[in-house]
Amino acid sequence: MILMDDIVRDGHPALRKKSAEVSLPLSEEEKELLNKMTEFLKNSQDEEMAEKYKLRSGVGLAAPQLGINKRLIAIYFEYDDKVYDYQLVNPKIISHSVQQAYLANGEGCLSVDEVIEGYVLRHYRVTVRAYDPEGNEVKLRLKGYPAIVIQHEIDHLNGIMFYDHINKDNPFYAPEDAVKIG
Ligand code: UDB
Ligand code: ZN
Repeated sequence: MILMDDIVRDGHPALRKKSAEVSLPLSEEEKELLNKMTEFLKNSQDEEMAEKYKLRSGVGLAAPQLGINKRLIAIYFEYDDKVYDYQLVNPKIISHSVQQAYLANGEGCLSVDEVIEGYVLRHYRVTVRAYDPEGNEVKLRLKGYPAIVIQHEIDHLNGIMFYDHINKDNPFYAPEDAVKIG
């Protein structure tokens, strides 16, 4: 199973590389990797497992965070009584709202141990085209918190960290019309 020690931390070169597209269908090894990533997220949200293995409660994980520069992400969380459970290959934002959104408490990252304060402005709505592990095309339309999670994970595939989006002069800058979440 994946543990916190398997997750590379800020400063590791894998977090700043642009990851490579993956060819479909996935190899058994790549499918296994995605299953382990989803299992980590589930374990991290299970009180007993999280305590026993000292896991931070994760909602999403990208392969570069394991030092593997492939365009693979796993997402798992419950929000508004809905389960968001995705294993995505080569995800791409194909359209997005002009309207922006940000988390009231800012963001963190499983690869960043420090707290970095400030608003991370993202698209409020995104449409993402990706493939599932079997090679079927999937199209996701997400808004609000789920849209923020997927943008955070796709950023990792492009070597972008959440704090890159924080305004240097005023970390808490947000346009009037941006949606504040949480
Ligand atoms: C997270 N988890 O997994 F509101 F039950 C964050 C960490 C960095 C704090 C572990 C998180 O936000 N959990 C959470 C939030 C809730 C209720 C709840 C659990 N990530 C994923 C990550 O680093 N992926 O690369 C950071 C998130 C910040 C915004 C979106 C992803
Ligand atoms: Zn992250």
